[in-house]
Order: sequence, then structure tokens, then C-alpha cells
Amino acid sequence: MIQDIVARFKELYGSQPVVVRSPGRVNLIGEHTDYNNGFVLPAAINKEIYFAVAPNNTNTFRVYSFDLNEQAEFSLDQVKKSDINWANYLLGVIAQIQKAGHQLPGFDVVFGGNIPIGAGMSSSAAIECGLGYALNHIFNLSIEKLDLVKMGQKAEHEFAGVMSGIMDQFANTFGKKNHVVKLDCRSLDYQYYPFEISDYRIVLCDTQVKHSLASSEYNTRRQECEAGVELLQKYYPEVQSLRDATEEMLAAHEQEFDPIIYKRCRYVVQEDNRVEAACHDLEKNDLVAFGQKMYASHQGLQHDYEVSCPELDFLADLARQDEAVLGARMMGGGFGGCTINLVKLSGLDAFTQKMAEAYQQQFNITLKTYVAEIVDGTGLVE
Ligand code: GAF
Repeated sequence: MIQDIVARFKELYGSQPVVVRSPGRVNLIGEHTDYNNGFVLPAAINKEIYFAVAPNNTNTFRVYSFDLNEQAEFSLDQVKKSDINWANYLLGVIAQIQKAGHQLPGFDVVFGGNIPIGAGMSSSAAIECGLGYALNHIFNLSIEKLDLVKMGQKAEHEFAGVMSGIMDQFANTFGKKNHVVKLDCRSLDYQYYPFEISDYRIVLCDTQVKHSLASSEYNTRRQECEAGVELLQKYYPEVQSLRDATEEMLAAHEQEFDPIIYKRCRYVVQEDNRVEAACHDLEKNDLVAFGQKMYASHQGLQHDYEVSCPELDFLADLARQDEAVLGARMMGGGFGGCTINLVKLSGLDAFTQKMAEAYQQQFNITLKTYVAEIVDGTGLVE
């Protein structure tokens, strides 16, 4: 694939590009906690987007999407949102780099890869951070890695309209081979944990559905959490976000809460606690206990946070009945995309086959499954 992308670049633009590899991500546990300033436990995976990029000595940004076989060209003066949807993830990053005071000369890009779109593996963060990394490199902008992460997130807010947290861009950029990273989404302190699962595998079951509610409900969840914080602040001024709240605080004022807001907040508080506890499980190498927390996370996302959907619930329930599975849950924003499963290697083939058959029968949709390997974050392909 890399060779094809470089060949197309040379064909279209005639120069020699640098190549950047930008991965998707999984999240083991800690869902919808990032924008509540809480904790997440993601990793970069071997589903990746590749960028071929070179300066072009003009004032334009020319780009070709290898996967869509579409081309576009934009002036770098007054970069704004485009009608070409896919280009917005790129334009958003360009706008952020310019906003930070960097002069960007013209450049050409060919990009493409194998992160399934809309499957909850963060192809959008991979596009944002991959381009940011490439531009930083070819123009020697000296932007810190963490600032590239923040620019990617801002691009998502301003050009894609999703008020996402920082997890996806962080995992993309700071991912480390064979490790998960526990991120404190407030301080941005992080810690790597070896993810030693020799006879287990991370398996993603892709529902192939993306319900249209996804981005509007995502933004609604953010607002619901903020409403919960506002109420708590009347009694606990120290609560700046749900990360600072406890189940006891919530319970003490349950009557004053709208019941929906209450269960949203309770879920977030519990999920943050689960991330902490799951990290202790990893320290003890107790994958069984870790898996149990994944199931509990799914229950909370399904019943309290209500961001799951029948397809995800079906897959999580079915996985739970399989002895080869330690844990399963929906992953990412929800309303479609993937479940993440920890599956014993010896039972892997039987698991994927059984899941695919049952899913086909239930929804008449062909399930896609992926075995994810944990790789390093975005970097140059030498
Ligand atoms: C999406 C968002 F982009 C992340 O920031 C995160 O909130 C996630 O949904 C849910 O945990 O991937």
C-alpha cells in the first residue's frame, strides 16, 4: 500500500515525498470519560493511514485521497470549511497550524490506508495527526507532539463539528508498541502499561453500522455531563468536572437530578473508577479481573449512558457466553462501530466464526472482525 501511495504521488505531483504512518486506536476501557477530564486506556493499532507529503513551491494545498480516488485543491489563504467532507479533517489541521502563527507554504498530499471508516477506530484522528506530523516534519515547524494532539482535537471540533475529547489524537501520537497508555485527560500526564497478553488477542468485531445519531448524541452527552457538574457545584464547589465527583456525592442529591442526567453522571464516575481498577489488574497481570471490568463498562454504556445500539449489545452479549472471551464491550463513541474483545488465541477462529454466523442471522449483515496489534504512534516511514 505504501508503495502504491508513493507511486501515485509521483505520478500526480512529480516530486519525492516523505511518508508518514498514522495509526487508528483501540480503547481498552474508559469510554466517554475523556471530555469529563477523567481517565482512558487506549493504544495505537496496526490499522493505519499513510501520508505521502512534499512541498510544492506554490501557495496551494493539493490533495488526493487514495481510498476515494478523489482529488482536491485549496488555496492556503483563508482556509475554511469545505463542502468536500473528507478534506475538512485536513483543512482543520492546516487552519490550526496557521492559527498558531506558522506560515505554511504550499504542499501536496496523497493519503490512504486501511482503518475502516466509521468503525470507531478513529480514522479521523489518524488523518488529523498524520497530516500535522508530516507538515511539522517537512517544514521544520518545531511543534511539540502534545500541541499536535491538541491541534488535531481542535480540528475535529471546528471542522468536523464533533466536540470530542482528547483520547483519540493522544493515542494516535503517543501510542507505544505492545503497551496501553493510561491518560489523565485533565493534566495530560500519562503512564504506559505493558499489555502482555501472550495467549490472548484483541479482537474487534465491526457491526458495519453507524447510526446517524452518533455525533448529535455525542454532543448531547457532553451537555448532560456539564449539567450534572453544574448541579453538583452548588454543594461541592471543588467539583470542576465529573472526574472530581464521587458516587456518594451524586447519591446525596439524587432527588434534585433529572433521572437521565443522574445516570449519565453515575456512569462516568463509575467508569473512571473502573479505569483505575483495571490498571491495578494489569499491574497484577490479572486479565480475568480486567475483562470483567470491560463487561461492566458495556453495561453502563448500554443502560446508563445509552450510547450503545442493538447490534453492539448483541455482539457484547454473545461474546460473554464464549469461554474463550475474557471481556467484551462497545468501543468509542457508540451507536455503531466495533466491540472490543479479549479472546484466547486457541478459541479465536471458533469465536470469529460463531460471531459472524450469529450476526448474519440476526441482522443480515456480514460481520467484519480484526485482530488488532498494538503499535507505535504516528511516525516517519524510513
Ligand atoms: C470518540 C471521541 F472522539 C473520543 O474523544 C471519546 O470521547 C470517545 O468517543 C468515547 O470515549 O472516539
